[in-house]
Amino acid sequence: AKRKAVIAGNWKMNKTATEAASLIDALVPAVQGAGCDVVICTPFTSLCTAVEKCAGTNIGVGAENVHFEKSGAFTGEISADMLMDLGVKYVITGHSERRQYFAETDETVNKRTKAALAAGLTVIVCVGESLAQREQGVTEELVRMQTKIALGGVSAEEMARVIIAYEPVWAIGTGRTATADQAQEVCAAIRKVVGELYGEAVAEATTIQYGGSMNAANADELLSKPDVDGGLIGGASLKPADFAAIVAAA
Ligand code: 3PY
Repeated sequence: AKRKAVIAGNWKMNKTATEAASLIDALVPAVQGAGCDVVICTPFTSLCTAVEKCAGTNIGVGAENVHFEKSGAFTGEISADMLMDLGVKYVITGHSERRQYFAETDETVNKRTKAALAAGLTVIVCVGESLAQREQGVTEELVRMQTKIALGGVSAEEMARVIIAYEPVWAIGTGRTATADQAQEVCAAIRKVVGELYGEAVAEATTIQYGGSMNAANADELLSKPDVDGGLIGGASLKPADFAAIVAAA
């Protein structure tokens, strides 16, 4: 791929801050000198530890969600400014688990994405179809629509801080992986829609990741595809040797 690859771990709801500290101690030497950008997205409670531990390393730190309001009476929520102030650089929006279990919609993904970009974060926007949708043959239309809505109101300049992750829902946390050709097909479709919205130059510069049970064994083949510019890694991101192997493949 022409773009610098980004390998991002999505820790999900795993690791206490104490456990995160030991995991990062193992990750830092394992990914040192990587040829791609390396990011770990941790639970909110581990972000302070992660920022401290990753300072001066090649690992960037991200959150797994962010609220779209700047501040106020939103008990339990975290704003983009709060993340920025900690030294967090990335945030995931629209992960399918949030869409499935926490009533996330295309509209709220768009609001979160815009708020995070306005605050200065780099956003990993997740899109992807369910198994039923794939079987109905609407994958491309659906992913195009998710991408367009998520990026509504995002400027071409801000696109420099947008990463899009294609995560087929049927491949998330299931051990099922899209084939490299399936991943390529949809990542290319996403690049096409970015091109329609922002022009060829922005489309060519945008990092598009594949996510969904990417692991040490299948990373090479997935990452060899021209439109797959990295990965959003679930379970394997909690295993230093596996995560390092994926980073090395990128
Ligand atoms: C997975 O690989 O399961 C993911 O959801 C990555 O975000």
